[in-house]
Amino acid sequence: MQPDKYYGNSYRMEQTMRWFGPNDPVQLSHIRQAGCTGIVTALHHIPNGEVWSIPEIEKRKNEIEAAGLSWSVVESVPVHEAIKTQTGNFQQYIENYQSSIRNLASCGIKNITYNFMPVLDWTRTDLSYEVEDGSRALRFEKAAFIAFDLFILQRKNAAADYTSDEIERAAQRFQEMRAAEKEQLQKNIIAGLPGSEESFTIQQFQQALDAYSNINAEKLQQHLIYFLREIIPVADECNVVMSIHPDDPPYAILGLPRVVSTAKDIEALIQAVPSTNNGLCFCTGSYGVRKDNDLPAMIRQFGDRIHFIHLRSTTSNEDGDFFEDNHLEGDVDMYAVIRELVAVMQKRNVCLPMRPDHGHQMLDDLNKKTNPGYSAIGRLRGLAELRGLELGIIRSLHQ
Ligand code: DNO
Repeated sequence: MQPDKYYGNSYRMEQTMRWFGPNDPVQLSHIRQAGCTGIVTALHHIPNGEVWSIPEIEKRKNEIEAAGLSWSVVESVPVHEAIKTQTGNFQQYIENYQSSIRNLASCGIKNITYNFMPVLDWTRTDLSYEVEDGSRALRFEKAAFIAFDLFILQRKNAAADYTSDEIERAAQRFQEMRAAEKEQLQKNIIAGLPGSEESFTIQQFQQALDAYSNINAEKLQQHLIYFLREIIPVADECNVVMSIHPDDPPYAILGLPRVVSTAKDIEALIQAVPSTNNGLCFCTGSYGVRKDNDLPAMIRQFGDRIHFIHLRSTTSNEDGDFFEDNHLEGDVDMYAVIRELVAVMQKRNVCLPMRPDHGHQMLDDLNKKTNPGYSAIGRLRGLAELRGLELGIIRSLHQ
């Protein structure tokens, strides 16, 4: 291949977007027009825990390829709750998971993302937070979240998890909420955000939390390591990379332990299962919410096992609230992040798949039904900015 006139032989991020399948209001052709070559998707119609069969995988793969795209990453093959709690049929669910890895590999799909967050996947309190320019973003507001925990869910001993100041603010916030807002808040937290695969009523939710009453962070980490010891050898055998997504937000919530939030958490997983197929989905929006996570340093430290990248930025305040900012604004130093990722790719001789993670609801999308965070135009804006930044960095390396 001829080196590019401006960018040399550099490895660049593979541009992808998430697609929720045939029911997604964003079509494959839209994603292609945004400049993507890859699709990130899952077989969302298959219940958690069941094996993904080869015909089902092939069907989805063909649909994507017919649109001139390729299925770059699976996000996610969900991990059944029984595996996280090590109860019931969990060994069977692990075997099913191994079969899904083998089946995906035999169809040539070799990058699988998953998470190990108990009960809830990503969590937000407000899915339509108006930012200054009139576009709408996703937001996590601590006082509203604590109000849900204390006064809607009424979780036993919840108050012990918060300071008196936090409780007071939550009480005040709750008092000011109208019935519709309370209902919306509950729905946002427990009805399942796009891709989370689980949805609960308040009773089911309490039961799901109860399953963790004897599971602390240490135990959950042991369960994750057990799972890794069972699945990574299968990934090794089929040449599959497994990319664990961090906790979002990256700390314990609702009394549930969380074990994939910091560099230290990752170190423990690597120490237990060193294969580089035991890898990371490096999500800057999730890790970036913690001030003690130094993102460029984490990329340097874990560069050999980052297999998938989510690029997003948040802005936090001193109360611990955060909203999803424009991709090049907010608390994440996106220039420094991409510079490190470019270095990782040149070192490893790979093009890592990246998706602009979320985006604001804006322009025409404000009047359309969109999946929260996954509208076309907001993600297109994010992608356009991110690829421009990446090309600027690469070009400057070839001056
Ligand atoms: C949210 C997503 C997460 C992610 C899973 C990975 O937008 O980043 O739902 O897909 O946690 O398993």
